[in-house]
Amino acid sequence: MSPSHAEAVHDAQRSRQWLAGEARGDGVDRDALRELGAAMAAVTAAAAEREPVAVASAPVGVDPPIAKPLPPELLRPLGSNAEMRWSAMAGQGHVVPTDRFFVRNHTVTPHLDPTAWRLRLFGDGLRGAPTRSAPVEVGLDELRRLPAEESTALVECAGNGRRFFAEQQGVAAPGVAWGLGGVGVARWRGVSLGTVLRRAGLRDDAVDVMPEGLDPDYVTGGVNLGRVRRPLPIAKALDDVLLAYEMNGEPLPADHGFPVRVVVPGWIGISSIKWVGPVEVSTTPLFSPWNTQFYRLFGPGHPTDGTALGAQPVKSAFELAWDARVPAGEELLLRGRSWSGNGPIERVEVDTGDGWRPADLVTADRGGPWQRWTVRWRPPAIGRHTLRARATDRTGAGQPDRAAPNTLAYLFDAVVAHPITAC
Ligand SMILES: Nc1nc2c(c(=O)[nH]1)N[C@H]1C(S)=C(S)[C@@H](COP(=O)(O)O)O[C@H]1N2
Ligand SMILES: [Mo]
Repeated sequence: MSPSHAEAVHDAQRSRQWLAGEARGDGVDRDALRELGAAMAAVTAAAAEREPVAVASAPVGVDPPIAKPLPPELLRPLGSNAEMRWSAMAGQGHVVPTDRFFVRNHTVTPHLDPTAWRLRLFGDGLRGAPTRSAPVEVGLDELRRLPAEESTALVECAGNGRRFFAEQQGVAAPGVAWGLGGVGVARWRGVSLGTVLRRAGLRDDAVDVMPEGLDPDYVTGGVNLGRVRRPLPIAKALDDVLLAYEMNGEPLPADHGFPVRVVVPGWIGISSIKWVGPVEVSTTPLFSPWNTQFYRLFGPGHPTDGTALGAQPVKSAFELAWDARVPAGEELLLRGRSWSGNGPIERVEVDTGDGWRPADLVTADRGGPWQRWTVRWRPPAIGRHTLRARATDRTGAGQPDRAAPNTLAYLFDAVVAHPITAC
Protein backbone atom coordinates (compact mmCIF):
# COMPACT_ATOMS: atom_id res chain seq x y z
CA MET A 1 0.00 0.00 0.00
CA SER A 2 1.53 3.33 -0.97
CA PRO A 3 1.53 6.02 1.73
CA SER A 4 -0.56 8.35 -0.44
CA HIS A 5 -3.62 6.23 0.16
CA ALA A 6 -2.76 4.60 3.43
CA GLU A 7 -5.93 4.81 5.45
CA ALA A 8 -4.50 6.88 8.29
CA VAL A 9 -3.17 9.52 5.91
CA HIS A 10 -6.45 9.71 4.08
CA ASP A 11 -8.50 9.91 7.25
CA ALA A 12 -6.34 12.59 8.85
CA GLN A 13 -6.54 14.75 5.74
CA ARG A 14 -10.29 14.27 5.43
CA SER A 15 -10.76 15.13 9.12
CA ARG A 16 -9.09 18.48 8.60
CA GLN A 17 -11.21 19.18 5.54
CA TRP A 18 -14.33 18.13 7.33
CA LEU A 19 -13.68 20.26 10.39
CA ALA A 20 -12.92 23.18 8.10
CA GLY A 21 -16.33 22.75 6.49
CA GLU A 22 -14.96 21.63 3.14
CA ALA A 23 -16.69 18.28 3.09
CA ARG A 24 -20.14 16.95 3.27
CA GLY A 25 -21.45 14.08 5.33
CA ASP A 26 -25.13 13.28 5.55
CA GLY A 27 -26.03 12.18 9.05
CA VAL A 28 -22.81 13.58 10.48
CA ASP A 29 -22.95 16.39 13.03
CA ARG A 30 -19.80 18.42 12.55
CA ASP A 31 -20.42 20.80 15.47
CA ALA A 32 -21.01 18.01 17.91
CA LEU A 33 -17.74 16.44 16.97
CA ARG A 34 -15.75 19.67 17.00
CA GLU A 35 -17.05 21.06 20.27
CA LEU A 36 -18.09 17.99 22.17
CA GLY A 37 -15.54 15.51 20.97
CA ALA A 38 -14.74 13.98 24.32
CA ALA A 39 -18.36 13.93 25.44
CA MET A 40 -19.37 12.36 22.15
CA ALA A 41 -16.77 9.69 22.46
CA ALA A 42 -18.32 8.76 25.78
CA VAL A 43 -21.82 8.74 24.28
CA THR A 44 -20.60 6.63 21.38
CA ALA A 45 -19.01 4.24 23.81
CA ALA A 46 -22.27 3.97 25.74
CA ALA A 47 -24.18 3.36 22.52
CA ALA A 48 -21.67 0.73 21.47
CA GLU A 49 -22.37 -1.03 24.73
CA ARG A 50 -25.99 -1.40 23.74
CA GLU A 51 -25.17 -3.61 20.75
CA PRO A 52 -27.86 -6.20 20.14
CA VAL A 53 -27.63 -9.07 22.61
CA ALA A 54 -27.52 -12.73 21.72
CA VAL A 55 -30.70 -14.03 20.14
CA ALA A 56 -30.98 -17.32 21.99
CA SER A 57 -34.34 -18.32 20.58
CA ALA A 58 -35.54 -16.15 17.73
CA PRO A 59 -39.32 -15.71 17.58
CA VAL A 60 -41.06 -17.84 14.94
CA GLY A 61 -41.15 -16.12 11.55
CA VAL A 62 -38.24 -13.79 12.34
CA ASP A 63 -34.99 -14.46 10.50
CA PRO A 64 -31.98 -14.90 12.76
CA PRO A 65 -29.30 -12.20 12.30
CA ILE A 66 -26.92 -14.75 10.72
CA ALA A 67 -28.13 -17.16 8.03
CA LYS A 68 -25.47 -19.86 8.15
CA PRO A 69 -25.37 -22.57 10.84
CA LEU A 70 -23.25 -21.69 13.88
CA PRO A 71 -21.81 -25.04 15.03
CA PRO A 72 -20.17 -24.35 18.41
CA GLU A 73 -16.95 -26.07 17.34
CA LEU A 74 -16.55 -23.60 14.44
CA LEU A 75 -18.07 -20.30 15.54
CA ARG A 76 -18.87 -18.44 18.75
CA PRO A 77 -22.02 -16.24 18.54
CA LEU A 78 -21.69 -12.64 19.77
CA GLY A 79 -25.13 -11.07 19.29
CA SER A 80 -25.63 -10.43 15.56
CA ASN A 81 -21.98 -11.42 14.99
CA ALA A 82 -19.99 -14.63 15.29
CA GLU A 83 -16.28 -15.16 15.73
CA MET A 84 -14.20 -17.99 14.33
CA ARG A 85 -12.91 -20.53 16.83
CA TRP A 86 -9.15 -20.69 16.48
CA SER A 87 -9.27 -24.41 17.27
CA ALA A 88 -11.25 -24.79 14.03
CA MET A 89 -8.19 -23.58 12.06
CA ALA A 90 -5.86 -26.30 13.35
CA GLY A 91 -4.18 -27.91 10.35
CA GLN A 92 -6.22 -25.89 7.80
CA GLY A 93 -4.69 -24.41 4.66
CA HIS A 94 -4.01 -20.74 4.02
CA VAL A 95 -7.66 -19.69 3.67
CA VAL A 96 -10.49 -19.95 6.19
CA PRO A 97 -13.23 -22.32 5.00
CA THR A 98 -16.46 -20.37 4.52
CA ASP A 99 -18.36 -22.40 7.14
CA ARG A 100 -16.15 -20.94 9.89
CA PHE A 101 -15.45 -17.45 8.49
CA PHE A 102 -16.39 -14.78 11.08
CA VAL A 103 -19.51 -12.66 10.57
CA ARG A 104 -19.83 -9.01 11.58
CA ASN A 105 -23.37 -7.67 11.09
CA HIS A 106 -24.43 -4.25 12.32
CA THR A 107 -28.04 -5.49 12.03
CA VAL A 108 -29.01 -8.68 10.19
CA THR A 109 -28.08 -10.57 7.05
CA PRO A 110 -30.54 -9.46 4.32
CA HIS A 111 -31.82 -11.91 1.71
CA LEU A 112 -31.56 -10.11 -1.61
CA ASP A 113 -33.01 -11.15 -4.96
CA PRO A 114 -30.05 -11.41 -7.38
CA THR A 115 -32.26 -10.82 -10.43
CA ALA A 116 -33.53 -7.51 -9.02
CA TRP A 117 -30.13 -6.48 -7.66
CA ARG A 118 -28.31 -3.58 -9.32
CA LEU A 119 -25.13 -1.72 -8.50
CA ARG A 120 -26.25 1.93 -8.59
CA LEU A 121 -23.48 4.42 -9.29
CA PHE A 122 -24.20 8.11 -8.91
CA GLY A 123 -22.67 11.47 -8.01
CA ASP A 124 -20.84 14.42 -9.55
CA GLY A 125 -17.66 12.37 -9.81
CA LEU A 126 -19.20 10.61 -12.83
CA ARG A 127 -19.73 12.22 -16.23
CA GLY A 128 -23.25 13.63 -16.52
CA ALA A 129 -23.59 13.60 -12.71
CA PRO A 130 -26.18 10.81 -12.48
CA THR A 131 -28.37 11.15 -9.40
CA ARG A 132 -29.21 8.64 -6.68
CA SER A 133 -32.69 8.20 -8.18
CA ALA A 134 -31.41 7.97 -11.78
CA PRO A 135 -28.06 6.21 -11.38
CA VAL A 136 -25.83 4.25 -13.76
CA GLU A 137 -26.98 0.67 -13.17
CA VAL A 138 -25.00 -2.57 -13.49
CA GLY A 139 -26.75 -5.92 -13.07
CA LEU A 140 -25.18 -9.14 -11.78
CA ASP A 141 -24.95 -10.83 -15.20
CA GLU A 142 -23.29 -7.76 -16.66
CA LEU A 143 -20.81 -7.66 -13.77
CA ARG A 144 -19.98 -11.34 -14.29
CA ARG A 145 -19.24 -10.70 -17.97
CA LEU A 146 -16.56 -8.12 -17.13
CA PRO A 147 -12.93 -9.29 -16.76
CA ALA A 148 -12.70 -11.22 -13.48
CA GLU A 149 -9.92 -10.90 -10.93
CA GLU A 150 -9.04 -13.04 -7.94
CA SER A 151 -7.48 -11.85 -4.69
CA THR A 152 -6.59 -13.77 -1.53
CA ALA A 153 -7.21 -11.10 1.08
CA LEU A 154 -7.62 -10.76 4.82
CA VAL A 155 -10.68 -9.12 6.36
CA GLU A 156 -10.45 -8.23 10.06
CA CYS A 157 -12.74 -6.30 12.34
CA ALA A 158 -11.06 -3.24 13.89
CA GLY A 159 -12.39 -4.47 17.26
CA ASN A 160 -10.78 -7.90 16.97
CA GLY A 161 -9.10 -8.82 20.28
CA ARG A 162 -11.21 -6.26 22.17
CA ARG A 163 -12.02 -8.51 25.11
CA PHE A 164 -8.34 -8.63 26.07
CA PHE A 165 -8.40 -4.90 26.90
CA ALA A 166 -10.66 -5.89 29.81
CA GLU A 167 -9.28 -9.36 30.56
CA GLN A 168 -5.55 -8.63 30.35
CA GLN A 169 -5.39 -4.92 31.04
CA GLY A 170 -8.41 -4.25 33.26
CA VAL A 171 -9.61 -1.44 30.95
CA ALA A 172 -13.32 -1.07 30.11
CA ALA A 173 -13.94 -2.19 26.53
CA PRO A 174 -17.42 -1.40 25.17
CA GLY A 175 -18.69 -3.08 22.02
CA VAL A 176 -18.61 -6.57 20.58
CA ALA A 177 -16.36 -8.69 22.84
CA TRP A 178 -14.23 -10.32 20.15
CA GLY A 179 -11.51 -12.73 21.20
CA LEU A 180 -8.99 -13.16 18.37
CA GLY A 181 -11.50 -14.73 15.95
CA GLY A 182 -12.79 -11.57 14.21
CA VAL A 183 -10.46 -12.18 11.27
CA GLY A 184 -10.27 -14.39 8.19
CA VAL A 185 -8.54 -14.86 4.84
CA ALA A 186 -10.55 -15.91 1.79
CA ARG A 187 -10.12 -16.23 -1.95
CA TRP A 188 -12.32 -13.49 -3.40
CA ARG A 189 -13.26 -13.29 -7.07
CA GLY A 190 -14.99 -10.43 -8.82
CA VAL A 191 -14.41 -7.30 -10.85
CA SER A 192 -12.04 -4.51 -10.00
CA LEU A 193 -13.95 -1.47 -8.70
CA GLY A 194 -11.78 0.68 -10.97
CA THR A 195 -13.03 -1.17 -14.07
CA VAL A 196 -16.64 -0.51 -13.08
CA LEU A 197 -16.01 3.14 -12.16
CA ARG A 198 -14.28 3.83 -15.48
CA ARG A 199 -17.08 2.19 -17.46
CA ALA A 200 -19.57 4.34 -15.56
CA GLY A 201 -17.73 7.50 -16.67
CA LEU A 202 -15.31 8.35 -13.89
CA ARG A 203 -14.15 11.97 -13.97
CA ASP A 204 -10.54 13.00 -13.33
CA ASP A 205 -11.55 15.24 -10.44
CA ALA A 206 -13.40 12.54 -8.46
CA VAL A 207 -11.91 12.27 -4.94
CA ASP A 208 -14.03 9.83 -2.91
CA VAL A 209 -16.15 6.73 -3.50
CA MET A 210 -18.73 5.65 -0.91
CA PRO A 211 -20.26 2.16 -1.22
CA GLU A 212 -23.46 1.63 0.77
CA GLY A 213 -24.93 -1.64 2.07
CA LEU A 214 -28.48 -2.88 1.41
CA ASP A 215 -28.88 -4.29 4.95
CA PRO A 216 -31.32 -2.48 7.29
CA ASP A 217 -30.50 1.00 8.63
CA TYR A 218 -28.23 0.99 11.68
CA VAL A 219 -30.00 2.47 14.71
CA THR A 220 -27.94 3.01 17.84
CA GLY A 221 -28.57 5.05 20.98
CA GLY A 222 -32.02 5.94 19.54
CA VAL A 223 -30.48 7.54 16.43
CA ASN A 224 -30.96 6.17 12.91
CA LEU A 225 -27.58 6.47 11.20
CA GLY A 226 -28.88 5.12 7.90
CA ARG A 227 -27.26 2.44 5.82
CA VAL A 228 -23.83 1.10 6.67
CA ARG A 229 -21.38 3.04 4.45
CA ARG A 230 -17.81 4.30 4.53
CA PRO A 231 -15.90 6.40 1.98
CA LEU A 232 -12.71 5.36 0.18
CA PRO A 233 -10.31 7.76 -1.49
CA ILE A 234 -10.24 7.41 -5.26
CA ALA A 235 -6.57 6.29 -5.28
CA LYS A 236 -7.40 3.24 -3.17
CA ALA A 237 -10.66 2.59 -5.04
CA LEU A 238 -8.67 2.41 -8.31
CA ASP A 239 -5.84 0.34 -6.84
CA ASP A 240 -6.77 -3.12 -5.53
CA VAL A 241 -10.43 -2.92 -4.45
CA LEU A 242 -12.68 -5.71 -5.68
CA LEU A 243 -16.44 -5.97 -6.21
CA ALA A 244 -16.55 -9.64 -5.22
CA TYR A 245 -19.28 -12.10 -6.18
CA GLU A 246 -17.41 -15.29 -5.17
CA MET A 247 -15.75 -16.41 -1.94
CA ASN A 248 -13.55 -19.52 -1.87
CA GLY A 249 -14.80 -20.64 -5.29
CA GLU A 250 -18.55 -20.40 -4.52
CA PRO A 251 -21.09 -17.62 -5.00
CA LEU A 252 -20.81 -15.20 -2.09
CA PRO A 253 -22.89 -16.59 0.81
CA ALA A 254 -25.73 -14.45 2.24
CA ASP A 255 -23.80 -13.59 5.42
CA HIS A 256 -20.75 -12.38 3.54
CA GLY A 257 -22.55 -10.01 1.18
CA PHE A 258 -24.55 -11.89 -1.50
CA PRO A 259 -24.80 -11.01 -4.29
CA VAL A 260 -21.85 -8.55 -4.27
CA ARG A 261 -19.54 -7.06 -1.63
CA VAL A 262 -16.59 -4.71 -1.63
CA VAL A 263 -13.21 -6.19 -0.59
CA VAL A 264 -10.61 -3.60 0.43
CA PRO A 265 -7.31 -5.44 1.05
CA GLY A 266 -5.26 -4.10 3.94
CA TRP A 267 -7.95 -1.79 5.31
CA ILE A 268 -10.07 -2.32 8.45
CA GLY A 269 -13.08 -4.62 7.94
CA ILE A 270 -15.72 -1.89 7.87
CA SER A 271 -14.32 -0.67 4.53
CA SER A 272 -15.35 -3.96 2.92
CA ILE A 273 -19.06 -3.09 2.56
CA LYS A 274 -21.27 -6.16 2.15
CA TRP A 275 -24.51 -6.29 0.09
CA VAL A 276 -23.35 -3.22 -1.79
CA GLY A 277 -26.03 -1.32 -3.72
CA PRO A 278 -25.60 2.44 -4.14
CA VAL A 279 -22.09 3.78 -4.75
CA GLU A 280 -21.58 7.54 -4.59
CA VAL A 281 -18.67 9.00 -6.55
CA SER A 282 -17.90 12.55 -5.50
CA THR A 283 -15.65 15.47 -6.39
CA THR A 284 -15.83 16.61 -2.75
CA PRO A 285 -14.76 14.53 0.27
CA LEU A 286 -17.44 12.29 1.77
CA PHE A 287 -18.11 11.35 5.39
CA SER A 288 -20.25 8.87 7.25
CA PRO A 289 -20.62 7.97 10.94
CA TRP A 290 -18.34 5.01 10.15
CA ASN A 291 -15.32 7.25 9.65
CA THR A 292 -16.17 10.08 12.05
CA GLN A 293 -18.03 8.58 15.02
CA PHE A 294 -17.05 4.92 14.91
CA TYR A 295 -13.73 3.44 13.81
CA ARG A 296 -11.74 6.33 15.28
CA LEU A 297 -9.48 6.39 18.31
CA PHE A 298 -10.87 8.51 21.15
CA GLY A 299 -9.58 8.94 24.70
CA PRO A 300 -6.34 9.83 26.46
CA GLY A 301 -3.62 10.85 24.03
CA HIS A 302 -6.06 11.62 21.22
CA PRO A 303 -7.54 14.97 20.10
CA THR A 304 -11.19 15.51 21.08
CA ASP A 305 -12.33 14.77 17.52
CA GLY A 306 -10.41 11.51 17.61
CA THR A 307 -7.57 10.03 15.62
CA ALA A 308 -7.92 8.27 12.29
CA LEU A 309 -7.91 4.55 12.62
CA GLY A 310 -5.37 3.12 10.21
CA ALA A 311 -4.37 -0.33 9.05
CA GLN A 312 -4.70 -3.22 11.47
CA PRO A 313 -1.74 -3.69 13.84
CA VAL A 314 0.20 -6.95 14.25
CA LYS A 315 -1.55 -9.91 15.89
CA SER A 316 -0.80 -13.58 16.55
CA ALA A 317 -3.00 -16.51 17.53
CA PHE A 318 -2.52 -20.18 18.35
CA GLU A 319 -4.71 -22.67 16.46
CA LEU A 320 -5.88 -23.98 19.81
CA ALA A 321 -9.00 -23.82 21.96
CA TRP A 322 -8.90 -21.38 24.84
CA ASP A 323 -7.85 -23.49 27.85
CA ALA A 324 -7.01 -26.41 25.56
CA ARG A 325 -6.14 -29.71 27.27
CA VAL A 326 -3.10 -31.54 25.94
CA PRO A 327 -1.32 -34.72 27.04
CA ALA A 328 1.58 -34.11 29.44
CA GLY A 329 5.01 -35.53 28.63
CA GLU A 330 4.51 -35.77 24.87
CA GLU A 331 6.12 -33.52 22.30
CA LEU A 332 3.49 -31.37 20.60
CA LEU A 333 3.60 -29.36 17.40
CA LEU A 334 2.00 -26.03 18.29
CA ARG A 335 0.59 -24.14 15.30
CA GLY A 336 -0.52 -20.57 14.86
CA ARG A 337 -0.82 -17.61 12.53
CA SER A 338 0.35 -13.98 12.59
CA TRP A 339 -0.76 -11.05 10.44
CA SER A 340 -0.53 -7.29 10.04
CA GLY A 341 -2.38 -4.65 8.04
CA ASN A 342 0.98 -3.10 7.20
CA GLY A 343 2.33 -5.97 5.11
CA PRO A 344 3.82 -9.43 5.40
CA ILE A 345 5.13 -10.95 8.65
CA GLU A 346 8.91 -11.32 8.84
CA ARG A 347 9.45 -13.02 12.20
CA VAL A 348 7.48 -14.88 14.88
CA GLU A 349 8.58 -15.83 18.40
CA VAL A 350 6.87 -18.08 20.92
CA ASP A 351 7.25 -18.29 24.71
CA THR A 352 6.00 -21.49 26.34
CA GLY A 353 7.23 -20.46 29.79
CA ASP A 354 11.01 -20.43 29.48
CA GLY A 355 11.72 -17.44 27.26
CA TRP A 356 11.20 -16.35 23.66
CA ARG A 357 12.39 -18.56 20.80
CA PRO A 358 11.83 -18.33 17.04
CA ALA A 359 8.92 -20.19 15.44
CA ASP A 360 9.26 -21.92 12.04
CA LEU A 361 7.42 -20.04 9.31
CA VAL A 362 5.42 -21.99 6.71
CA THR A 363 7.24 -21.20 3.47
CA ALA A 364 4.13 -21.29 1.26
CA ASP A 365 2.66 -18.31 3.19
CA ARG A 366 5.67 -15.97 2.85
CA GLY A 367 4.49 -12.57 1.62
CA GLY A 368 0.81 -13.52 1.95
CA PRO A 369 -1.97 -11.87 3.96
CA TRP A 370 -1.13 -13.99 6.99
CA GLN A 371 1.67 -16.30 8.03
CA ARG A 372 1.30 -19.79 9.47
CA TRP A 373 4.02 -20.98 11.87
CA THR A 374 4.85 -23.95 14.09
CA VAL A 375 6.89 -24.60 17.20
CA ARG A 376 7.65 -27.83 19.11
CA TRP A 377 6.83 -28.05 22.80
CA ARG A 378 6.86 -30.78 25.43
CA PRO A 379 4.78 -29.66 28.44
CA PRO A 380 7.26 -29.88 31.33
CA ALA A 381 4.68 -30.86 33.97
CA ILE A 382 1.04 -31.67 34.56
CA GLY A 383 -0.98 -28.50 35.20
CA ARG A 384 -1.63 -25.08 33.73
CA HIS A 385 0.79 -23.34 31.39
CA THR A 386 0.71 -20.10 29.40
CA LEU A 387 1.58 -19.81 25.72
CA ARG A 388 2.57 -16.51 24.12
CA ALA A 389 3.31 -15.59 20.50
CA ARG A 390 4.50 -12.32 19.00
CA ALA A 391 5.32 -11.30 15.45
CA THR A 392 7.14 -8.53 13.61
CA ASP A 393 5.98 -7.28 10.22
CA ARG A 394 7.92 -5.93 7.26
CA THR A 395 7.74 -2.36 8.62
CA GLY A 396 9.40 -3.48 11.86
CA ALA A 397 6.17 -3.16 13.87
CA GLY A 398 5.87 -5.80 16.60
CA GLN A 399 3.54 -6.65 19.47
CA PRO A 400 3.84 -4.87 22.84
CA ASP A 401 3.06 -6.39 26.23
CA ARG A 402 0.28 -3.84 26.66
CA ALA A 403 -1.95 -2.34 23.96
CA ALA A 404 -2.69 1.41 24.02
CA PRO A 405 -6.21 1.79 25.44
CA ASN A 406 -8.81 3.87 23.57
CA THR A 407 -12.45 4.63 24.35
CA LEU A 408 -13.98 2.37 21.68
CA ALA A 409 -11.37 -0.36 22.25
CA TYR A 410 -10.00 -0.80 18.74
CA LEU A 411 -6.62 -2.10 17.55
CA PHE A 412 -5.68 -4.50 20.34
CA ASP A 413 -2.16 -5.58 19.41
CA ALA A 414 -0.59 -6.82 22.66
CA VAL A 415 0.75 -10.34 23.17
CA VAL A 416 -2.16 -12.56 24.32
CA ALA A 417 -1.52 -14.96 27.21
CA HIS A 418 -3.14 -18.21 26.05
CA PRO A 419 -3.91 -20.69 28.87
CA ILE A 420 -3.37 -24.42 28.28
CA THR A 421 -3.56 -27.41 30.62
CA ALA A 422 -1.34 -30.48 30.37
CA CYS A 423 -2.98 -33.54 31.87
N1 LIG B 1 -23.42 -3.56 4.63
C1 LIG B 1 -22.59 -3.91 5.61
N2 LIG B 1 -21.30 -4.12 5.32
C2 LIG B 1 -20.43 -4.48 6.29
C3 LIG B 1 -20.86 -4.61 7.63
C4 LIG B 1 -22.25 -4.43 7.91
O1 LIG B 1 -22.74 -4.59 9.04
N3 LIG B 1 -23.08 -4.08 6.87
N4 LIG B 1 -19.93 -4.90 8.61
C5 LIG B 1 -18.56 -4.50 8.30
C6 LIG B 1 -17.58 -4.93 9.28
S1 LIG B 1 -17.50 -3.99 10.70
C7 LIG B 1 -16.71 -5.96 9.04
S2 LIG B 1 -15.49 -6.33 10.15
C8 LIG B 1 -16.83 -6.79 7.81
C9 LIG B 1 -17.01 -8.25 8.17
O2 LIG B 1 -17.15 -9.06 7.03
P1 LIG B 1 -17.72 -10.56 7.19
O3 LIG B 1 -19.01 -10.50 7.96
O4 LIG B 1 -17.86 -11.09 5.81
O5 LIG B 1 -16.67 -11.32 7.97
O6 LIG B 1 -17.90 -6.40 7.00
C10 LIG B 1 -18.12 -4.99 6.93
N5 LIG B 1 -19.13 -4.71 5.95
MO1 LIG C 1 -15.65 -4.58 11.81
